Amino acid sequence: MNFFKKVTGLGLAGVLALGLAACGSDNASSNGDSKSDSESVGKSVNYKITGIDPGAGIMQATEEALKEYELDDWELVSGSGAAMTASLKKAYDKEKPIIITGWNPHWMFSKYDLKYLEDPKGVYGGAEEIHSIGRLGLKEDHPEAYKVLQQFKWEDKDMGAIMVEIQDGEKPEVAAQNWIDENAEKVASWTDGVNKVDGDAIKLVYVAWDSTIASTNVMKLVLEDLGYDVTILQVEAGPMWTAVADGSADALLAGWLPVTHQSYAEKFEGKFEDIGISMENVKIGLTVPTYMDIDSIEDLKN
Ligand code: PBE
Repeated sequence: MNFFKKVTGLGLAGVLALGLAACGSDNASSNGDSKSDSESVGKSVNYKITGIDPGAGIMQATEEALKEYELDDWELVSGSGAAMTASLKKAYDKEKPIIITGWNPHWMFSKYDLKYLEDPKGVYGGAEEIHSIGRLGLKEDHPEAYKVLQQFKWEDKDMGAIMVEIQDGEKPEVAAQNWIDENAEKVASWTDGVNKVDGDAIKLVYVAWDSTIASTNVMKLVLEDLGYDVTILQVEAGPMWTAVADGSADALLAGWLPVTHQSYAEKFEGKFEDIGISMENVKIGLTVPTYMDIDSIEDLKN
């Protein structure tokens, strides 16, 4: 690893100083496998945080974090969820340092050993919730679909199972159907007391975040089973909220609140209905592989 060449370049005194600074961390060590001084964390990743699509709430939160923690030399690089996980894989396979914008539920936490950096200033909020957000009038126009969205509740491990299957190469709709087949009782609780319809059209908007791909595909199949003609439309985060707020889409399933999508919720206040919470205790934050010897966002400071 380049980074350790730099460390060894410090000479014996430098290495000793680092060793001392690292005392308390049991694997910071002599084998050159670990590191501890924070300035070098920045250098080792070129002061870059690997992000996702610019409209994502976690990108706004990260810009805020750079300000709050006075990480003036740092840059948040935007891309996409897929590009970020590709960069993560590349770094991880070589045990290279990388800092990404992570969230739960996500398959990356089951595929790799990762940890969130502590956020003592609370910029990323605490436990978030995923809300189902509907257009005004949805309840009157499509009461049966509305009721399903209201009763739609599941857990990290449910969504995770679908995400892992998709990541392993399965088509989203197949992975979603497999999960539905294995979780008939849970699905039955969402459709409890809901009447069938005859081909009514429903449009769901979503962003290509792995978690949202999973939930949107499941809901599409559940509503179709009730007789709805469901369209799912992939857009960016801003257009997703806009479409529900202006009524051109019926609902979105990825309303992350109170923090992640706070700016969207505020911008469109009064123009949407918060139908219900589908998942509790979700989380966003800066994420690193556990082999990196840093624990807090404060460790990124010079
Ligand atoms: N996420 C996944 C989104 C919400 C769902 C955490 C990447 C975001 O940051 O807006």
